[in-house]
Amino acid sequence: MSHNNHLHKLNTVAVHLALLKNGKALLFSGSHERLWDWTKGEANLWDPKDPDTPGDSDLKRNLFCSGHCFLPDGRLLVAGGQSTFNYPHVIFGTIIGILPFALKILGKEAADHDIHTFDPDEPDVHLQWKQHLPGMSKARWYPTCVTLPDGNALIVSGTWSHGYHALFGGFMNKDYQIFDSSTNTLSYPKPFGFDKIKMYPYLQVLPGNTLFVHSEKTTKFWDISQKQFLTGEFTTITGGTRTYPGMGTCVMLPLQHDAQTAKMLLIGGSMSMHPGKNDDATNIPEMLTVDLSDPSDSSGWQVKSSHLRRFLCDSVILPDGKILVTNGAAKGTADSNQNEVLEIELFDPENETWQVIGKLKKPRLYHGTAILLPDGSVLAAGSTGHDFTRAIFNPKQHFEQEIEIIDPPYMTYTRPEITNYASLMKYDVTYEITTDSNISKVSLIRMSSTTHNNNMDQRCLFLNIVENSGTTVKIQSPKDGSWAPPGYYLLFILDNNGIPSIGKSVRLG
Ligand SMILES: [Cu+2]
Repeated sequence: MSHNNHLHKLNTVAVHLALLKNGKALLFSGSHERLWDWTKGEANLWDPKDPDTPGDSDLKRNLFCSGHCFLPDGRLLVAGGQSTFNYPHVIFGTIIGILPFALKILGKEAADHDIHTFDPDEPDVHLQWKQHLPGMSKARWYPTCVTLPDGNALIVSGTWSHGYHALFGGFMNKDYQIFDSSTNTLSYPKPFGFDKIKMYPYLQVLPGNTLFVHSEKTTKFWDISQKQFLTGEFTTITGGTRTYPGMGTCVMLPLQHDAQTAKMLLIGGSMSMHPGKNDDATNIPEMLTVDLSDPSDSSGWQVKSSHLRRFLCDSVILPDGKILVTNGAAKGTADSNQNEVLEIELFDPENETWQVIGKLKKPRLYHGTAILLPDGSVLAAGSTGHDFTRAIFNPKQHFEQEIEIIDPPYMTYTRPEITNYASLMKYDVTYEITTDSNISKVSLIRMSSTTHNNNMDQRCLFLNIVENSGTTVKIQSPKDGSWAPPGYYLLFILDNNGIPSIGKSVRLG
């Protein structure tokens, strides 16, 4: 049981959370005292080796409610940010196009069309965050990003008119743009082709070069090389929304090296398509087994055994392939949620069962986050409480600045150790790993970034063991970028009891 969660006090609300290649966590949001102020942002670096010292990071823009993913060199790409505040005259000004122009002149421009990168290699704290101009052609608030097999980043969705996102179809940005990671420039916007897309859809690159796209209750597949959707779509059985503002979480279960299928799992969400304060969250997960040779020929969503009723929850793939689920509430909608869920659950993909392994010390409601750390523990953070409109009048009481470390059950066992490995890996090459114990499995987990219960990087592969002689194993690296997009990963070994090592940083591709 993980009953010994540790708390650490920082001075940033981790609405956005990422594990950097140097092993530190990057946290960012708007100002924790004035989170709604579209001109003020803040960021923090947290070092697990020095857990009680808040770090420093100089973020001047308010990147609250942006989307992000990692580039091949370990920089974090951040698209969008806070939109202008929700007053009717502000919204009207935005719609007729005067306001952005006026704000630009006044130096009060919103960040919702911005493109930033955070560079962990940059020693000068004032230069780590970099804004890339010109920004996106049309603003995006609540967009999703994903690293493509070639290492460039696809940016989709988000609304271009903050306050009216619940009206008139939400003013969705229906174009995609691609950020080129070597030239730091954006492609021209082109129609993405998903007319019903809403905010913060789930995106996942699948082996074979297609993209899984899920919004509300609808799933479609996008051909990455043709840049168009395959025919056909899938609808969840339970029918309520799985994305904002009734979002649960979506995870691709760990891929086997020779997989013919990929299993996408939706956990949590709302029973309603348009959730309100009193609508129940769901307790029914659904799984889509994707036929990788022809995703449009997949058999459709299937109901799986139930978990605790929850939404606003996060999923974290553990080094042993199990899925840890934490955070959230049992009722309501994003900005007006009720009945916190403190229980931490574990899903075992092998027998498809759920188990409660512990409880959070702090509720993690809307704007909560969770990611895997290199030592195999889970960092849970963030939260703006039950009701954002109430929280802005007393931010200190509602905006959670303490972060929490969850220890999965394996943390109490003696861990196997990686003694030698390749820290640079190309695709489809054999590498040797030496260890102090006999090995049963080798997993590779992408260092990830998450916000709004949408981890835009997370994926795990079990690598092919081509030779195993006790403490030396030969493994085959992932076949290509569609199996594992280029970037930084954590390499883990599992001993014969399934206990994982501490993760080692590997640059792939
Ligand atoms: Cu938000």
